[in-house]
Amino acid sequence: MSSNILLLGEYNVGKTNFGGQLLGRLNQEKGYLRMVGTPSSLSPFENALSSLNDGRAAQHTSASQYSDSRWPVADADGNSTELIWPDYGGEQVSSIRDNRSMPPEWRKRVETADAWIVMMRINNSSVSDDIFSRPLSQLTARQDKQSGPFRMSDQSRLVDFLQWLMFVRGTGTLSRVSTPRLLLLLSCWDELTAPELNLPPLDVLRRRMPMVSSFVEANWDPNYRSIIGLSALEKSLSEDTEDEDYIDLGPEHFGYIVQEDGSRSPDLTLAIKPVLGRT
Ligand SMILES: Nc1nc2c(ncn2[C@@H]2O[C@H](COP(=O)(O)OP(=O)(O)OP(=O)(O)O)[C@@H](O)[C@H]2O)c(=O)[nH]1
Ligand SMILES: [Mg+2]
Repeated sequence: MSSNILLLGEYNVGKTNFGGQLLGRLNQEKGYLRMVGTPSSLSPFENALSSLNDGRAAQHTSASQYSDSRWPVADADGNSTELIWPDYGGEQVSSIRDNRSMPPEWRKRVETADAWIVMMRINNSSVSDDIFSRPLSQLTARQDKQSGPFRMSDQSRLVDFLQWLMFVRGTGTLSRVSTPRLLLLLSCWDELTAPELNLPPLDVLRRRMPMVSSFVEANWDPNYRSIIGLSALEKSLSEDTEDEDYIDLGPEHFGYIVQEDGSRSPDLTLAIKPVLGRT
């Protein structure tokens, strides 16, 4: 059995650093999932992990690169699967969206993946002010100052993109979607404001991107969608300056996920449990 994952994330959302941390955790064999064979084509994630071991963040992935890594993994009950985990330059997703044109290889991925993981850097998204949050007089004054071209909000861009993916996949809209499974991964959780840090991920999504949460709640079968918080690094790292704590304690000491009930776990492999269909 194999689980082919379509990971969708734009530039700088944390795909490569998460992949590196996940690889480290799988190899450590202390979490929910562990590596049970010899994985293939590990280079992007091995490089990421070795940067983290040196206390530096993994480097930006070049825009043209796309590679799939195959990880034979098993859970504690002995259920095994081959996880096909990609790494690529996030500009590819941005250009698909902006040019409204999907190359054939991406179309195939959208059509055949067992699960879609949408990764977004949640602290970078927030709802812009409207008449419900500010008096009209303030809004018009602000609008006069911002005389740039019209730009879709982050959340409408994401809903638009999901609708497009659903169309390509042919999911239909008469009943709620169960194939593919959907995981919204709210990345760089540690960047959120203090009051938000302890909220369940769905609540944070409802605050930051209410249109996205409504869309996903309305369209996906609740048993086949999950919303999870992720802090793969637990703090910001730089590509050039070494972080002493990372060097002393090792990257395996850092990172956590926030589960749907708001509880934290340092076991990053739990983040992919929902897309494997295990409850
Ligand atoms: N604070 C914080 N920063 C993070 C975390 N994960 C990644 N980052 C930072 O986010 C930046 C981008 O991370 P990458 O993993 O390179 O992102 P990417 O999605 O692979 O980006 P591209 O390769 O450009 O598509 C890096 O500078 C990291 O330091 C996290 O959990 N917390
Ligand atoms: Mg990358």
